[in-house]
Amino acid sequence: MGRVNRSFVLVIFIVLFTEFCIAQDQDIKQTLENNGNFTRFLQILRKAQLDQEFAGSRTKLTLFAFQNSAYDQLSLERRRKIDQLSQIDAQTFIRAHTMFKREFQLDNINGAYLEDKSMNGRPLYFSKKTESNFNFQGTFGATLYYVNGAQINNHYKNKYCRNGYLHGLLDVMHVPIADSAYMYLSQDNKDGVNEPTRLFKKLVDSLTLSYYDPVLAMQKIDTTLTLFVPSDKAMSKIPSTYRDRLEREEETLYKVVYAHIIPGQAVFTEPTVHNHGFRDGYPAGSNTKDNRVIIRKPNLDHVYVNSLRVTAEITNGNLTCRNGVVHIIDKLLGYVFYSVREEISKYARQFDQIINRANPDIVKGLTEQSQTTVFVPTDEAFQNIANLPWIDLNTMNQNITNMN
Ligand SMILES: *[C@@H]1O[C@H](CO)[C@@H](O)[C@H](O)[C@H]1NC(C)=O
Ligand SMILES: *[C@@H]1O[C@H](CO)[C@@H](O)[C@H](O)[C@H]1NC(C)=O
Ligand SMILES: CC(=O)N[C@H]1CO[C@H](CO)[C@@H](O)[C@@H]1O
Repeated sequence: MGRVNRSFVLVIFIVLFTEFCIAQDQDIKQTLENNGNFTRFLQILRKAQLDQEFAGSRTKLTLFAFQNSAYDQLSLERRRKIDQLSQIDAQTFIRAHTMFKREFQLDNINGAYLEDKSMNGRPLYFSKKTESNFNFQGTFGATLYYVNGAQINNHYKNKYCRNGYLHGLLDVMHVPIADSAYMYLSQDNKDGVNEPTRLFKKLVDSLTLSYYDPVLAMQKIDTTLTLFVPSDKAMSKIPSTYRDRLEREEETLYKVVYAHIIPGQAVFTEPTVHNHGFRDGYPAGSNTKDNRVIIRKPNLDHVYVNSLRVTAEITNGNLTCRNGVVHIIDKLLGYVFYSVREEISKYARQFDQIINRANPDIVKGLTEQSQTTVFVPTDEAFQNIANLPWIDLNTMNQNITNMN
């Protein structure tokens, strides 16, 4: 019996050893081909015709390759963009995913954040997040790694190949543009994301020399920032009179633009935990309170950002550029342009009608810019109380009149 057991162990050992040798014997391209989960990425690799760099073992490389499942999650527009890459663009794509003459393992990321460069000089921003909850698999405190906001597959990382290391990606990362965040503003299509942001650029450009430093921060390519950018669609929701007014009020505009900037770091949506706050770009002063830019993730599907009293949704995030990352949002941060009264009439018509019947002084108070905070019952709330027999909405206005 002992003998059988021993030969069994030996056989297992030989099998494992052989597997190990085979794995080592393959270069990165062969490893991708034999796995089967990387056919979409391989199409780009073949189109790029970078066989010099990618076959054989002479040059050591580290490659980040997205898996087919990541491609399948993309919008039609982004898939089409990937399918139609020219050879030159395919080369740019592959090189942006490659560290040249480098053997990079994820253990090299010591802190929570690390900046590095790909072989064509595009940034690679690494972040690390430790899960603090049990999930369905029961794993506790698993460490997750991200590159340019794309999650690295924990079950397919640090793959040792003859010519370097391979890491599988669960998301397709945006190829960083070679230009600054500022230059990104005037590109209508941002890596397969059709989101013109020219109105925000126009706003930013109206800052004159003495208020120019947020614009310089967007332009400088040797520092890093996170920039939230309202889309043209978001900006055109603001009546043009309010936009024009903001362009003229430089002091306010300066604060508003800085409310859109997290300096010194590329903050991506997935590695950031719910309610994490960052100082905005506005210079710290003795008598000013720091404004915090807070990332909110109340559920799995939506990511929000709150800054200077406004909360916006990130509609297209993680667009990487030479000096950081750009997130497209659906509102201008930091500019409360509607009076309280206008907000009420938009969101709670029933309450609005009651105010219409109220004392003119109250109406005036709500309409003029002031520190008024009103807790507005929504139409739904009114619906609920309207069904209660002892509530008469028509007489409620008398009590509102007595409110002050
Ligand atoms: C693809 O990935 C899954 C896990 O993500 C793995 O179980 C499977 O074996 C992989 N496919 C191939 C062909 O290696
Ligand atoms: C980037 O940001 C968006 C938010 O718009 C999010 O849905 C997406 O999953 C993020 N990740 C990547 C890798 O793009
Ligand atoms: C209609 C209504 O609810 N009226 C109330 C308004 O408030 C006074 C007290 O200030 C009550 O006595 C009324 O019943």
